[in-house]
Amino acid sequence: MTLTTEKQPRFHRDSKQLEMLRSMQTIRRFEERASDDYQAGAIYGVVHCYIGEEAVAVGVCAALNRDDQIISTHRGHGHCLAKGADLNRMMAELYGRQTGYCKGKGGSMHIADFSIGMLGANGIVAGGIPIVTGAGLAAQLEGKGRVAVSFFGDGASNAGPFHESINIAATWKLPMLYVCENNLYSAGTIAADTLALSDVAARAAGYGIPGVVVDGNDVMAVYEAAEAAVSRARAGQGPTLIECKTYRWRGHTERPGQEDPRPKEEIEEWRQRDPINRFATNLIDQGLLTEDAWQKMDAEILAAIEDAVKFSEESPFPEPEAAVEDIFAD
Ligand SMILES: Cc1ncc(C[n+]2csc(CCOP(=O)(O)OP(=O)(O)O)c2C)c(N)n1
Ligand SMILES: [Mg+2]
Repeated sequence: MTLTTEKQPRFHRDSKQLEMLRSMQTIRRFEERASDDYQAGAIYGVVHCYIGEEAVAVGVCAALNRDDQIISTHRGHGHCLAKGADLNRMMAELYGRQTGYCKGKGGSMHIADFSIGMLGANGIVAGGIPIVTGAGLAAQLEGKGRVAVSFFGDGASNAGPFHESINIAATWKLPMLYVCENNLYSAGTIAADTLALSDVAARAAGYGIPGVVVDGNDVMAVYEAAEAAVSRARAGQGPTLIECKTYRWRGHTERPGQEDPRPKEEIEEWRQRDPINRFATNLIDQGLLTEDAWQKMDAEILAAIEDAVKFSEESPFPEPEAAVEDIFAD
């Protein structure tokens, strides 16, 4: 599927926008449920929510083909779902069940599905960037026009692997997108306390590649920036750094009692810029969606999530012996 906006008949473009809205709302509802179930003790480990940032994953993944590859971060549910991961297997993984993506042994931060080009979430900040740069090199060597995409945070952009990867990708003109989700904080650290520039995208100049700043709460703006970068990458012109300015609504993780340095007014201000409400309102204004159809879509999403929870609850936990299976060291 080629998704170039101008080349698409209007019908396709309209249905594509509705699918993008559905994808964003699926991420939101999935995480609301995951958060509730985490607080209730049904989900183990750590859960980092992406709520508020949905437009980034969906805008970028809408510009990709199924066999293009992405890598995610510790905040990975949005990237997985936007690339087409299965709701049941994702929820079952959070629930620690055998039917989950990692047979219930990985949890929220380790979901991968190679069949849809999702190379994995990663608990190591900036750890995914060199891995997916390797996938970009593989795509270039294969010569089939695939691209590879790295999602990472503003905090990760201060780490060595970001700079090393982007340098080699720029030099070898790898077919890559580096997508920085600048949500203004890395855990409890204010981005401005560790970043001398106001835009991470400005760092692209140091590697001789384009750097673009996008409103990360405007899904179509993200989509268009991603499309341009994908075309460039497929044409052999190398990587682009796209910085999406966005914000997470929830605390750094779902663990209760965490300190959050963010002013309440700032959180409220960003909630007013809700990427989902904004997009739905826009589609209603354009006559592509009605209030009724929007409510129906939401009800269908909630029902699918309810099914995923039921599927998870009915699935068995891994047997103790499974702890020593699927490992690659003696
Ligand atoms: C190498 C490494 N250092 C520190 C941590 C602890 N840690 C987990 S998430 C995080 C903040 C990451 O911030 P950012 O890259 O901006 O992503 P965000 O959480 O804002 O999405 C930190 C420091 C880690 N997981 N890995
Ligand atoms: Mg951040």
